[in-house]
Amino acid sequence: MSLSDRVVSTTCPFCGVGCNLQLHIQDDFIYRVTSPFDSVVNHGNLCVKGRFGYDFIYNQNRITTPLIRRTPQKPGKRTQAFDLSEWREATWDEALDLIADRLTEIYQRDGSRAMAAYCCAKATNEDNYLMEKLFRALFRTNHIDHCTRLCHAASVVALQMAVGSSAMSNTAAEVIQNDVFIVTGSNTAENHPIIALQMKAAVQKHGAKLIVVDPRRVEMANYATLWLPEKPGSDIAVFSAMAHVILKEKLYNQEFIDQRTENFAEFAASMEKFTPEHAEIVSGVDRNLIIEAARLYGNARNGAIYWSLGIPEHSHGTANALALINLALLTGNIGRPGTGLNPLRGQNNVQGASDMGAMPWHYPGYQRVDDEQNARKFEQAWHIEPGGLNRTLGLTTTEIVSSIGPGGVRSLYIMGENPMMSEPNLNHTRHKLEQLEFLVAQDIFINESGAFADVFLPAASWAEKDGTFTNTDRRVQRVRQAIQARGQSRADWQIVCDLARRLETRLKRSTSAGWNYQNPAEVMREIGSVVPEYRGITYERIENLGIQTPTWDENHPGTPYLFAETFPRGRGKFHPLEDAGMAEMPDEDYPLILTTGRVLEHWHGGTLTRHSWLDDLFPEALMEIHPADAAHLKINAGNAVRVTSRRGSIVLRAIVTQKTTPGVVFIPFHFAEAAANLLTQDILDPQAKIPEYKACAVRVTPADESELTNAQDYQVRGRY
Ligand SMILES: Nc1nc2c(c(=O)[nH]1)N[C@H]1C(S)=C(S)[C@@H](COP(=O)(O)OP(=O)(O)OC[C@H]3O[C@@H](n4cnc5c(=O)[nH]c(N)nc54)[C@H](O)[C@@H]3O)O[C@H]1N2
Ligand SMILES: Nc1nc2c(c(=O)[nH]1)N[C@H]1C(S)=C(S)[C@@H](COP(=O)(O)OP(=O)(O)OC[C@H]3O[C@@H](n4cnc5c(=O)[nH]c(N)nc54)[C@H](O)[C@@H]3O)O[C@H]1N2
Ligand code: SF4
Ligand SMILES: [Mo]
Repeated sequence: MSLSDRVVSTTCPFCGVGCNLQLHIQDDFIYRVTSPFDSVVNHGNLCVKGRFGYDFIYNQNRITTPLIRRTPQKPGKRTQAFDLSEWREATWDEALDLIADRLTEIYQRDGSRAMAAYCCAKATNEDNYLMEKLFRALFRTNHIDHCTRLCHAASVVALQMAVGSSAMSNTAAEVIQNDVFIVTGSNTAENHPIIALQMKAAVQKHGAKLIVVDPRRVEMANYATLWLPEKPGSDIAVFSAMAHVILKEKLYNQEFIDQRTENFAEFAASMEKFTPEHAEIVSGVDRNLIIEAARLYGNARNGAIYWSLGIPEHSHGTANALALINLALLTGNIGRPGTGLNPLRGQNNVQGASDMGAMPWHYPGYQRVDDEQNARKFEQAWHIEPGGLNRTLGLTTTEIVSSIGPGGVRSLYIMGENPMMSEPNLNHTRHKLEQLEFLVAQDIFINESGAFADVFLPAASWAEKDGTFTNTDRRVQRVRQAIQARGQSRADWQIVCDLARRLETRLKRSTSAGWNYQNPAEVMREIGSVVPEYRGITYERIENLGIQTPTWDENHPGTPYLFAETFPRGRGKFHPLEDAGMAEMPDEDYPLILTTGRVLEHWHGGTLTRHSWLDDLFPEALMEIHPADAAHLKINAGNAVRVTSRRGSIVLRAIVTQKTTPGVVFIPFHFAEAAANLLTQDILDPQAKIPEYKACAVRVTPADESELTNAQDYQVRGRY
């Protein structure tokens, strides 16, 4: 590549908004990031991560050579190695041969149930497609999943049940067409900041009315006509009480219900019990606020619902999401521009990784693995003998962790995830990872999970490879190689193909057309041949502008909003609901509710952002506590506190703020030295298998400064 001044157009590697980035480069060094004013997704706006967060690629802790652990690791005795002296450098051939040998040995001894892989919502569609293909085609396992499980899994399951599709129904920019919209369980201003800008414009420039339902006074509440400060876990009661009022006051859309839905009578009967009085007792929200919210949404001409993790990350996450879907079906606020159901997807490419079948129950394109016809179709496409593919649903991320041990999962291949920060109940996760027989980590840094690995493979970052990401509103956009891959790091898709070729030889399989793709564009052509929604996506077509899936053929213009004529399952299905709350209620020993989440400057386990100057902006874990609780516990702003749940204990500083509500504390899960997931519980939603990250019972007690791990200079920041 030439080393002169260049500008390369690509897509942001952080969140699902999918902002366009222009990387300004001199001498193979990115020195600035901008975005053009006419970029369709973000109109030239970027948040602090997109504009400044790219510098992790130059961080000195980055690993750019394949590494092998010096001391062989044994199941039950596996340890973490962060120190490079515990690893030795290897060539790609040596590292990949070792992986191929060990995985083959385990597979030939214990079969497909022993094999598992985590795909990566930060990597490209092409990377993920090939990774799930490798595990399905060569190891005949469906134990393939990724962080979508820990994220919107319950939204996906509920939308599949009710309408038969799981993506956002609208383009994010359509929010300005709403006269009323609900934002719930979403700290949009921090986590989807550019969509938040559009929401703010909808309110301030276009006169839309916003209803925020959230236990915290998140920034969007400042723009809201109504803020309903509910207790965590009480969404079924609140949203069903809104449905109750809409039914009682006949604000529903009879024509839409008759023409486009089913199961109305059963649903309506089940809403009888959800009176506003009942919801007030369960949620702590004034019943009049609930009635007002119901009238506002019930009378909307063009209403939409936007939600994020406050809804799905519960032991009753699927029912929560169904409560929202019921409201949209009841009022006919779906299927027209601006109206719809919008789970704001999180990672830059979680929509894409899901579309690519990086999931245990589906081939690419949400085609069930237990359906004979689908299995045959993929056997043909991938050159596999009839009956060769596994027809049994695979295990999900959290189930993969739980099943590690003799008779269960024995080897795990992690491409770009960090379960040792992101899974719930980390003491349990640690215990399980220790039992693995063989672990591969393919990442940019040795994170808390990679530190357990036998072999580490250095992946190229998003700025060093070609490919595509699919953003939250289903837009497939180009990712372009802007600089040379650092050191020996290689693009994930190249690593996967190289490994697949070695495995084919060892397993004496010839499953596919050779695993010899020239470039990601060729991989995308194959994706289009097996995923109908991507049939019309080619690199030529998305050279300048992304296209929104479904894109049924090469002439199809893409789909800005869904369900205009019909739902993929035919009629939209109402679901009757029963009340359900937190699985672990506060009591005398653990009197406060902990809810966990994010801050603007950081990303999940912090692997990227804590290796960036973003860490200087927010260098330390902070627990939000309401002034009333702080006074009661004699805690001042900046004091060290110990937070204890039935599963673990951490020490961090408190920030006293009305951003949270009495009885609720909030801790971001970005900081390893005070890892929030040591406290959370691994109870799962029965349908979607998503853990209850958003509510568990804790005790907060004053702690000594000396108990802080990694204590740093601290000042109470003004942002709150
Ligand atoms: N800066 C930054 N941005 C990110 C990410 C990041 O790590 N950092 N991650 C990305 C990813 S993968 C995702 S999935 C998204 C997540 O985006 P969000 O879901 O906005 O992220 P959280 O911080 O988890 O916020 C959850 C929201 O739910 C509220 N909440 C808590 N309990 C409940 C409840 O019981 N009911 C309701 N209705 N609300 C509740 C919280 O107060 C908070 O406002 O963000 C994406 N964007
Ligand atoms: N308590 C609590 N826990 C949660 C949540 C919560 O709200 N509360 N939210 C959950 C949610 S929504 C999510 S999405 C998960 C996220 O959980 P994870 O996906 O485990 O978290 P990340 O930190 O995003 O991990 C991404 C890893 O990929 C690496 N990486 C980045 N780019 C590439 C690439 O191109 N190739 C490769 N090979 N690697 C790459 C990064 O260095 C990093 O190590 O966390 C979940 N955990
Ligand atoms: S809003 Fe999301 S996609 Fe846009 S710059 Fe920020 S992190 Fe990147
Ligand atoms: Mo997520």
